[in-house]
Amino acid sequence: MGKTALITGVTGQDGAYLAELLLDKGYNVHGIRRRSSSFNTGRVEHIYQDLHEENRTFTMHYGDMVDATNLIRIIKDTQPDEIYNLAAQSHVHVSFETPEYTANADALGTLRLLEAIRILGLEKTTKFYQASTSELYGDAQAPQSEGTPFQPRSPYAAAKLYAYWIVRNYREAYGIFASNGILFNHESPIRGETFVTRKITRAVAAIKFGKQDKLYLGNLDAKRDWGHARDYVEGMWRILHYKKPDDFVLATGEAHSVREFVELAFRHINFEIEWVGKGVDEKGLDSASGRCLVEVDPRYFRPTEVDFLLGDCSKAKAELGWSATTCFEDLVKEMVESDLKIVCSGE
Ligand code: NDP
Ligand code: GDR
Repeated sequence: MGKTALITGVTGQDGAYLAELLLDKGYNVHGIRRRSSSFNTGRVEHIYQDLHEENRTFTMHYGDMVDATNLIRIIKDTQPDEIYNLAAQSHVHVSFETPEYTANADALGTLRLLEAIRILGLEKTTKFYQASTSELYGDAQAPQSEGTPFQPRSPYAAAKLYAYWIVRNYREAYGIFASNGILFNHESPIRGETFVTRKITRAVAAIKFGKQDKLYLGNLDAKRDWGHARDYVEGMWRILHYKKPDDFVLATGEAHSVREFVELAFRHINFEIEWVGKGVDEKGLDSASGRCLVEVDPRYFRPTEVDFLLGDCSKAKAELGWSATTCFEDLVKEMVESDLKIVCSGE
């Protein structure tokens, strides 16, 4: 009999990649999905198994990180060997609009899962992975590693900081195998449409097919360490299979600006971007025709910004044998090509 894993946030980008990885490894995978008035399981459609199927290895359960009773019941029913806590209100900008909800789902939601483990007496049998984030570092000096002091700069980061520490506390206090993966930005063709990378690649595809005029963005100077989600879910699994519970940074060790991402993405459809103007008046023009393709809209600026994230994942490399395999150029290319296909097929 394979192991049993429970993934919260299974309908998200990472949840979908992780579910696929664990199924390939022979796991019996359970995922928590939220009730929604519209379809929210598109990312796991390809691995969906009908409830009537015998020997089902993938099952979804309705649940929510703000409902402790339901989390306890799902864990009791599924008795997971491993819990991957990926569910979160994960959008940094939106967390300024919904700070209390973000704290409830991201911070207290993590506590609810850990308490469920205790209430059910699973401290010695269930391992716990927490989706911690490079946003914890905020303004901290780059490159950032496990020893870098945290300086959170958003309600999202502050909520994730609580989650990070409560995981460490439950590990020390109750002996739970509970680990934090401090993951730097990771993207893919199924990245949420409002994160900057996917927003750019979708716009590039829509502009190519004449369905969109231009792209409005916020801070073009922000730098991120962008990797591919496929690599990072493999890292999550390795973290839970390390000899002891511990905390690990996963990153590529290379940072690029939003501006560079834009330039590279447009280059795939043969537009060479030329930047003119400064600050809120900056524009990206097609150098051949002078057509304006990118404009800055201050609405996308954050009340407090994180300017520069660059990870040092030496520990993961040495202890887990993990490193990112997809380079920045290939990531941008894969995302643009996928969005071109989507726009072209009219999906
Ligand atoms: P997504 O936003 O794509 O997915 C988030 C998932 O959480 C979705 O399945 C969403 O459901 C679910 N969710 C949100 N709120 C609740 C709730 N109250 N109860 C139950 N489920 C909920 O995020 P990613 O896949 O990109 O990220 C996974 C995790 O890793 C998140 O915790 C994120 O904060 C963290 N992280 C992500 C990084 C990245 O670069 N991608 C980097 C570092 C950390 P629905 O589909 O219904 O919205
Ligand atoms: P981030 O990702 O905040 O790093 O959080 P996002 O893609 O939203 O922003 C990256 C940078 O791009 C700048 N930016 C814009 N961002 C968005 N969303 N929309 C814009 O129009 C825009 N213009 C410029 C932002 O200001 C920022 O500097 C992601 C999430 O997945 C988190 O859950 C995760 O924890 C971190 O990555 C690591």
